[in-house]
Amino acid sequence: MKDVTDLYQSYSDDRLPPGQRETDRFPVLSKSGTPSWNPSEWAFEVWGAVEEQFSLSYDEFCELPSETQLQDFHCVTGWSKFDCQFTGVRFETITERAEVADDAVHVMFHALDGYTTDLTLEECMREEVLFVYEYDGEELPADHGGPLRVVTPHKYAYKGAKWVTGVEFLTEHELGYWERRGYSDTANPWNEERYS
Ligand SMILES: Nc1nc2c(c(=O)[nH]1)N[C@H]1C(S)=C(S)[C@@H](COP(=O)(O)O)O[C@H]1N2
Ligand SMILES: [Mo]
Repeated sequence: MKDVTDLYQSYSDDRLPPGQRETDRFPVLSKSGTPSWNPSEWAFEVWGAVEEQFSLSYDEFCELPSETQLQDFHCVTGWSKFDCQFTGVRFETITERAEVADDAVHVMFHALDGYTTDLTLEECMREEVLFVYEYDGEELPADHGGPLRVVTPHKYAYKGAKWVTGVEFLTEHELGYWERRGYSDTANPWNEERYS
């Protein structure tokens, strides 16, 4: 398993970001409850500034090369959970298949509950950005974003869409759900970038 819990070292001497409290629990935070999904209709879609737009079923998604990482998780409301074991597919794997256009600069993630969040393409290419379908060796619980969610351990966790079904490559920056409502677009926990 790859341990990426040391990524804080490029931002700070402290693993726990300022103003955060460590918790052993894994709280659930959702804007509007847990959406249901139909495994026979569920599809993961990739579109926008790409040469090859494509769509995968859940089984097809799980056949992509995967890896397991040990990561920390920081929620902007003030809790952090250390040493989460996440299994999934690296963002970069998706870009290889999509043949991303040269002028793509941002990425919008779309989810079953209508949630969106935007990251720069460069930040998505970091090895820690995963599409996760297993947590601690078990199927990802629905409350935590199952069947598929994104994790972004270098950002506050609102940058990781639960119930993700789509990745849209953008040639211009756009704002996601929380970013339009006053939360930071850059969201670096060690700089305490909570609000915009
Ligand atoms: N689709 C979707 N993704 C989401 C959210 C949401 O409401 N909907 N909440 C975000 C927030 S604010 C946080 S802290 C994490 C919470 O993940 P958890 O419920 O697994 O702890 O998911 C993020 N991703
Ligand atoms: Mo959050």
